[in-house]
Amino acid sequence: MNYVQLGKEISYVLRHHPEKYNLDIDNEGWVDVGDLLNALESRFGLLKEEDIVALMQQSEKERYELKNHRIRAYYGHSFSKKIMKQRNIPPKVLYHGTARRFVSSILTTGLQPMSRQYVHLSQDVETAKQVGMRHDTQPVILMINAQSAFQDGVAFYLGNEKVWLSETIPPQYIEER
Ligand code: HQG
Repeated sequence: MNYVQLGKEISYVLRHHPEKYNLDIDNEGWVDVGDLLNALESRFGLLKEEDIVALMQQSEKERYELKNHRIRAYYGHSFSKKIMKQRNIPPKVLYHGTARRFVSSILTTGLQPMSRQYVHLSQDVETAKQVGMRHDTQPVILMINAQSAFQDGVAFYLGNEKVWLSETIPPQYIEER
């Protein structure tokens, strides 16, 4: 089983294009696992729920939640119907790894969701560095004063144990590390 390709397609479907396979996705991003496996069969052959479990165990990141034969992506969504996430009190500080070329714009207009539904923030510096490396070989780590932003009304949401989600973070809460 090519778990890398399978994972990419599952992320593509659950985060960006559930309509590609006519999948019903609810307000919290849940999809019936059986429906998903049927949809993927033409490309990946017969799949069982255990294949998804194995995929999740092999992954270096916690990307999906599997419960009661339903599955959803923890984060990353881009389709227009915004997924309802659970609001939560953030830690005092969160981090965001980004490219050098984006920094001046971020410090002027704030951290924006860009093509996704939410801004993605990291629980720790190492995670932020890995996220930033996707955009730049020498990423910049931004420190987010999450506590102040939260107190001033910016909403934060749970992603997985390392990823937090938020609405736009205005520049006054962001500094270069
Ligand atoms: C930047 C991966 C200019 C932002 C990762 C980022 C993450 C601005 C880029 C998850 C800006 C968007 C998400 C502004 C933000 N001006 N640039 N005002 N505001 N940006 O990929 O956070 O492996 O959509 O800094 O690990 O990099 O797929 O977001 O560089 O958790 O599971 O716009 O995706 O997870 O890039 O990554 P992205 P991200 P997976």
